[in-house]
Amino acid sequence: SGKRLRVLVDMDGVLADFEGGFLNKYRARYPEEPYISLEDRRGFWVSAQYGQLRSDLCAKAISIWESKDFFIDLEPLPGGVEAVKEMAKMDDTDVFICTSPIKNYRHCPHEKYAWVEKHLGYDFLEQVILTRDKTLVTGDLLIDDKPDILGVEPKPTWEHILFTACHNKHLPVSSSQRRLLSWSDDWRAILDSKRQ
Ligand code: BVP
Repeated sequence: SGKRLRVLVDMDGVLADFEGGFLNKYRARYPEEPYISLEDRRGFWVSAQYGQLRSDLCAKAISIWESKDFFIDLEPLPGGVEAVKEMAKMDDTDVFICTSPIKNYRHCPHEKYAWVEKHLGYDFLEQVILTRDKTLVTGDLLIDDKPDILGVEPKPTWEHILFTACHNKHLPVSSSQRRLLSWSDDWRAILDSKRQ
């Protein structure tokens, strides 16, 4: 019985299927254009890889997640919503959803809150943190699919657990970095390892 455990959980690529939602809507909107299968995805930035494929495809990719209903329509990734609900019920555990909105704010911030209400319930809106700099948020764990989480704070308080995604699964994990392969992986053991 020490202090409470604070877990920060990313949204896109961890709870919500950003990559699958992107590819489906991109192919529907641009059926004649080339695309990158999830198997061939490399690098966190979808826009960068599409720009490498053909320079004009960068803007076409961006047009997808800047469109109305992109973020609200994202499907939950398997087991994520259930895991977060279970975590939130655990003794001495605080769970926050920590997510970076895109800078085009027309739809994204609104739809991120709406997604949390739809899948986790109204009361879970209390747990939402929208920030472009996750290093400023204190916590024990940050479960996130982005390999490099940087910001103005050089020594964030959290341990970053790399959540496996199509774009990061081939990356060698640095010796110090732990992974969560999916929500079927042992996330409870990772939480327990941080308890006092
Ligand atoms: O809001 C998401 C989508 C956006 O960046 C945010 C990542 O948030 P976190 O998962 O780090 O919380 N996004 C933007 C681009 C390109 C912009 Br230009 C991209 O390629 N991929 C991506 O996820």
